[in-house]
Amino acid sequence: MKRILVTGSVGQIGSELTPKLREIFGNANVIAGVNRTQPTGELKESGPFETVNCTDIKQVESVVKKYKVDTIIHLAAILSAVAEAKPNLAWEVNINGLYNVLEVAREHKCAVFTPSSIGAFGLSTPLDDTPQDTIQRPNTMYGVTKVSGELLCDYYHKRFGVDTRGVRYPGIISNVTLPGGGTTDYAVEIFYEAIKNKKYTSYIKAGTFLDMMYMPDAIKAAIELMEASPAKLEHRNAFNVTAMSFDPEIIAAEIRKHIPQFAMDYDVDPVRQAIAESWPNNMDDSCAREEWGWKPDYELPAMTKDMIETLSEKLSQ
Ligand code: AKB
Repeated sequence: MKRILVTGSVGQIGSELTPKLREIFGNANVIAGVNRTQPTGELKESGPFETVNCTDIKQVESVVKKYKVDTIIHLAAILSAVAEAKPNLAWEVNINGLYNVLEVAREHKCAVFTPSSIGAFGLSTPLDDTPQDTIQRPNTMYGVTKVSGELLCDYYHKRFGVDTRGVRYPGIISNVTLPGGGTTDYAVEIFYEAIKNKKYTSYIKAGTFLDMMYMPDAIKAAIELMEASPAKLEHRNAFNVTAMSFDPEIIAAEIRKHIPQFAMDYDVDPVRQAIAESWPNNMDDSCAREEWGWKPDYELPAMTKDMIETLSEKLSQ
């Protein structure tokens, strides 16, 4: 990676991955692609930014040509809950947007990183220790777009030699930018509410386990996979990666170690609950560990401690 375009750079992952890439590869070499939300603060000041709506192939191509981009980190996407509410938009952004990025990458010889998700699985998948290669019959629009994206990236690699790579992210927990419209968002909201109000109403039922990861590990996964030797990569586009698995009761109990008065009750959202129940309880990420040395730094206790310390400071300002 030398000159990198990040689409969705103001989103949950992009707003932290873009500055990290600028730190490693140089500010001028990392172009923040923005669409409706304009960048602010450090993201805006520290390097170039350009309007890149991935559904407009001409816009993607003109930025790639202007900056002689060699790597596209394609993060612009519609998340699971919004995708269920707006399936047309999810198809347009997650499928047609990805297709445009792959076409530009093929034409201009760029490498591409695209995240897939635990959403690429469904109820007929083995939900415990979900294998790398297994049944994928998701019953959500988000899942349909994620499986199709995995296949499309494999196709562009095999057919055209595009250096496509990606991981199946679990729920990402972070303290800079809120996630927008996912099923796993409760695991972020719970920290804000615990610190601000000492209570949280969960829309996910007790006993519903999902894979999760702290943002520093999500960033590490993207960078390490893109820097890995291609000779070692058998899977390329859809590596299972995880760091922890919990249900609402387990994360609430961990938060109570720091905020003893924290109370939680439930008001279950049937749409997001059904999505969560169709996703793995915990994935087997041994292929990522073997093929490119994946290993997370944060498990539940370390992530919880860091989230509470960092957010308490941020929210007190
Ligand atoms: C979502 O909940 O939609 C995302 C994901 C797991 O892909 N966070």
